[in-house]
Amino acid sequence: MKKLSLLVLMLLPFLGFAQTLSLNDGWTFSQADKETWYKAEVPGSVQRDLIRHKVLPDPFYGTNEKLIQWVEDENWDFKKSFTVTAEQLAHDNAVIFFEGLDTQADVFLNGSRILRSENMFVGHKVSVKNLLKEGENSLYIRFYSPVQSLMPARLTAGYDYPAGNDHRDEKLSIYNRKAPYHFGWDWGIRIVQMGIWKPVSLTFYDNARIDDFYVKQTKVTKEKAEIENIIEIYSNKETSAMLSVSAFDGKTEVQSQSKNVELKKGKNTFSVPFTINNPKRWMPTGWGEQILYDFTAKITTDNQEIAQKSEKIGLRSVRLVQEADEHGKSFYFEVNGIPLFAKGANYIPGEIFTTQQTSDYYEKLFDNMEAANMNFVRVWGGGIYENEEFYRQADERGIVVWQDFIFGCVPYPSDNDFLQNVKNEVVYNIKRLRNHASLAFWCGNNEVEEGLQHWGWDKQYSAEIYNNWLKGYDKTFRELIPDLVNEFDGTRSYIHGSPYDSNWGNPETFASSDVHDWGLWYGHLPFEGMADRLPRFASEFGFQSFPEMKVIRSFAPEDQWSLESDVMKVHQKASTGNSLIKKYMDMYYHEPKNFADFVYIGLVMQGNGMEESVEAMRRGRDYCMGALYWQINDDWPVVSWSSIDYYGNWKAQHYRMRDVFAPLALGVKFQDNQLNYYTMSDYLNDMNNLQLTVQVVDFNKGVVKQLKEKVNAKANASNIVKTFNVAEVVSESDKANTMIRAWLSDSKGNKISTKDYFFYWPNKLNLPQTDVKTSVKYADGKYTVTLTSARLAKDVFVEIPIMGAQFTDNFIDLLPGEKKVIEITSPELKAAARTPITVKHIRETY
Ligand code: NHV
Repeated sequence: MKKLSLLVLMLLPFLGFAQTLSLNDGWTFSQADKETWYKAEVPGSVQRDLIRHKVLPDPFYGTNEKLIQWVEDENWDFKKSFTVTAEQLAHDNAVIFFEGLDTQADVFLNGSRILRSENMFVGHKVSVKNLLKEGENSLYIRFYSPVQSLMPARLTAGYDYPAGNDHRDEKLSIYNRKAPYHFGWDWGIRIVQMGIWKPVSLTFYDNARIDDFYVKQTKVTKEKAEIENIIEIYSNKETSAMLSVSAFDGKTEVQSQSKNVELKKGKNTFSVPFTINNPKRWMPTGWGEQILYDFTAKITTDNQEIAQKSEKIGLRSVRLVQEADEHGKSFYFEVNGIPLFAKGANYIPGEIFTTQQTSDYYEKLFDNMEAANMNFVRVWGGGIYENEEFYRQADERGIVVWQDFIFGCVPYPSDNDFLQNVKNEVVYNIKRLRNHASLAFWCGNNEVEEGLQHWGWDKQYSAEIYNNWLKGYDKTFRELIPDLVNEFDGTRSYIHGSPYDSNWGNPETFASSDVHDWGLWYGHLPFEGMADRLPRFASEFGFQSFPEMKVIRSFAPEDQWSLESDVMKVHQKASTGNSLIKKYMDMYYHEPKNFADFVYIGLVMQGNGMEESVEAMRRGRDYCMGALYWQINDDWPVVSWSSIDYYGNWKAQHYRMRDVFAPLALGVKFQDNQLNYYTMSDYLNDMNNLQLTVQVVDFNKGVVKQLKEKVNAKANASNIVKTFNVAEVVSESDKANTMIRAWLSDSKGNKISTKDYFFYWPNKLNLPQTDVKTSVKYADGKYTVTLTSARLAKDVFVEIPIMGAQFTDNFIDLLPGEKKVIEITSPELKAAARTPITVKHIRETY
């Protein structure tokens, strides 16, 4: 937390001789009118603090979620005093900056109301010089219950909106401009928080301040970057000034422009265009470097610098290409003129306690994306516009960001007040985020139109209500927001919603837009069915699993380890989740012996099944140009579609995504008793003279045949490089006890990508009984595990009871006689402790 506020302070504009004080410390809070004051941690929330003070129990444990719900119905007061000196008061002006208040609140300073907050996503700057006094000053904030304060809206509407993810009978989330997921989701605990969720600061300054500096990239090519620098200045008085903008590449100034301007009192906006020749362009990861220039805007009066603001800028062009083609219409992203196959995931907020996300959290999140070879992430519309640190990480790592506006899965009001509130939010967040090179694209919402068209609301509600929603949709997502994107961004593509034209129930709509293909999972389609209905761009598709047993143990005592126990039901928010997992498991696996085996098989099934789906999409480029699975992370310990659980443990799926998203990956498609091997490459150069080795492996005897081929991997493409006739190497009857291992290696023999192929899912395989032998080398921070097995051991899972421990690999197939070394790292691992490691494989579960 400290780190985050420090960082934010550092990011505050440097203002001449200005002085900025943090107002994060020293707050106390109480239920309104109760007068029991607790220390508050700011940024934070009431619920988070009440848990810290043990007024509320740990909401993640057992069924405690239910015990903490009362808090949302109450109002809560925050107060703080702070000292101002005569010297500080001598400055021309003082401005308080609340970066985020959650949500309905009145803010008072020394007896005057300085602010009314109605929107969690908007920051507020208030000039307060005339209200401050020398000595002690006092701030007081009343937060109103986000449910009770909006109850009148619901009462006068006369009906409840179809907000299925809002886990309370009265659906009030839609009236709030507040993170939808606070109200619950189909993977989400409900904690409708209140509080000061972002930092607060007070700045004293003279003359003028720079409020905003937009480095608008109007055109970027290899030859030149045309830039319009737009600077917004708030001046305390009328004065002449010199405004200058410069761009640095490391220590070298590559461009600068100055102009004389007349500042008027209040807000001023100026443009200082310039061109940078031969720009070093920012590239997505895998394509080159993430070069960030330092841009600085300065104001000088009477030869004295009075304000400056700096931005880190990656110069690049990025656009969504939607062009008619022989199939329908393309949907892909082009960065610096090159088509990008998007490999990544949907991201939900990483914590239910939104403010708990420190810079360490984001660093780890992006480490995990990078480790899984992703180049793309979607910030999904049911969460929040992410913190600065998220986009900074994305810029530095070359992860391209798809940003939804924060609306999801339900129609919203569209009265003038509501739209004005939305407008403030949209403008604020476009301005906050538009300088980020990684930010590629804006999307109006998640599945609002999909809901309107396909979720039966037209039958559940009167024509009047339904038609109003349709009109409201157009006003909000087809008029208001795109107009604002155009005005305040002016460089990025926008679609009014995702999906905007297709529906997973009607695959004939797949040929011309992005698709949330829930045919897998909700549509009960087998994993292998996804290859027959490729979308142009999969912006969502996914499959649930339970988190591994060490996570379940953290919230459920042993007598609750069953699907229908009270505790497990609280931790499974998808009404059809368990039955779907069971249904798929019946299709593919023998019935597991017990709950722990069910959890383990579920993880493996999700991992292998999702790999199969993703690989089909990647093989299927250039028709299909993106695979963003649902979802990378969790915001509490829960059963969900995530590939990494709340405590940072990789599920099997995350390892498999790493393999299939490798910059150059080997793929295989079985058809007409032939195995077609593909190279799937994101490299911008052809890779020639690679070796493809294919082994036919008997589950008991080991390698029975080996073939070698020279192959070339074409740049930024997926191609068949070799086809094998299976009949020549495996008889029909042997398919149940044979697998094919294949790998690509370079001229030095280094393995680039390995692909295991089984002819059937495990319930049709003759998996042998076998013992996996382990030997462990113990060191502080690192255990090295060597695994061997006399016969095939499928999906070997190495477990260690330490949360977040990292494994170089896991859920692996161990071939007869093969030796596999896995390193486990965690600062909590001690050599002397010899923490027990357990190993499980599929044959042991039935
Ligand atoms: O259910 C998983 C995820 C959600 O968490 C999230 O809102 O946008 N999911 C499923 C769908 N979209 C999303 C698809 N929605 C439906 C499926 C089947 C019937 C109705 C809706 C995400």
